[in-house]
Amino acid sequence: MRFAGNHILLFAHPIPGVSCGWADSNWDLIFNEGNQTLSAHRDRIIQALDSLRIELPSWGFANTGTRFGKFLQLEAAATIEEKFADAAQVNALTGATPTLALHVAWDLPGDLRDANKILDLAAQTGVRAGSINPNLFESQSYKFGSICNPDPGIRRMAIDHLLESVAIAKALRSRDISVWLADGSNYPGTQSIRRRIEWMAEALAEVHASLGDDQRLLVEYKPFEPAFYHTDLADWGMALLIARQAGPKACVLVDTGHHYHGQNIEQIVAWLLREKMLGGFHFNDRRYADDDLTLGSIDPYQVFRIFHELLSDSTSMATTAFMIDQSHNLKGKMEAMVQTVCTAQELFAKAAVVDRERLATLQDECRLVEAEECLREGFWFDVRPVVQEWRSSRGLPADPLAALRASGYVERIRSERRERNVCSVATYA
Ligand SMILES: [Mn+2]
Repeated sequence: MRFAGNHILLFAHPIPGVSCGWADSNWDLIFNEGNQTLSAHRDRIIQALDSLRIELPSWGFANTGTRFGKFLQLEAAATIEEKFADAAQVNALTGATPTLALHVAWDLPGDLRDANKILDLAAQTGVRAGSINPNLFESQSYKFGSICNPDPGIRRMAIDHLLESVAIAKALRSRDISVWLADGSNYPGTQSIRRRIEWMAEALAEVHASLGDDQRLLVEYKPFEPAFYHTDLADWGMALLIARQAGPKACVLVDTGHHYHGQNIEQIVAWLLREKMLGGFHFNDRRYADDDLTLGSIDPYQVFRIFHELLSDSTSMATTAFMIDQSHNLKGKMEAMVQTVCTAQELFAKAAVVDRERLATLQDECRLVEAEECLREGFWFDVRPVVQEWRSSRGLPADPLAALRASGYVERIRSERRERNVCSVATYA
């Protein structure tokens, strides 16, 4: 007999002195089994939380907006120093975010010349440089594409930027270079889909050849936007094939918001794990398209199912990078970032609760409802008390959001940054 959660246990034990027709030993048996189950849940959760490290995006602390309006936040970070400071604050509150993803164009405008400054900031804040994100979408030259552009000169410019990004990553001792292409076309017949594949393959092979021994090229896909007819790297199949062709250090990056409605993302994850091609995630949620909403805010069960697939593969944690890719236009950026990390931890902890050994038996015996309930037990288990216990035991605030509010950090940066932000013009990031 199994219990769905600790709440049921409160009622499972008899009220002293009240006879219910059962021998006390029966109740003790149930109670002890329930305790063992809870203890196993707790152990799995603690272990899972110790293993989960999440990368913050530098652009998530900056003023960003929609295509229609940009609502400035007075506390937003504008400089790389401020982005590192904000990331360090999130790390101090959550203990789970030791790295900061950097965007070459926005964070290292001097390219390689800025690397030393980043290393100094890392030493000062205790937050290391994480994945390096090239920018292949903002230059006017990229109107018709970057590495898929029909103009060989523009392709060269894009490849050189990617090579520079690899060099920056080497200087910063960053393992991953994350490539997302905005390349595509808006109308049938206006571009050769086939020739653009070849140009993309050539470019990524050249970039792959420049990678250091421990470096990886993460290839991110997206079905549409900014291109509305065809996107050169539109789905996981294309990303998998092009990464394979680039070389053994290339793998696929799954941005949870970059899928069509109804796609089974955990199945994609299962396939990529099988093929040893899952490089990492960009966490966010979506309701309509690439909405950049908080992870799990719309469909937490899907995130749970993705984590369940990950935890079903014993090697996945060593090779999967967990990164947040969210730009909040309305929510306070610091609060949103802390909330996202906590959400990821809770959903990951829920997935860790699943008794995978028992689930495998139930699946083999086609005991469908029991198998489904075994999975759902994790999802419905209230992990928050154990997550809080884990935080306290690691010297972290039990409630990071409350601690952020109590710290006065946001008020302080708002007053320090107010004057500059009030007269600034926000770019995308
Ligand atoms: Mn992304």
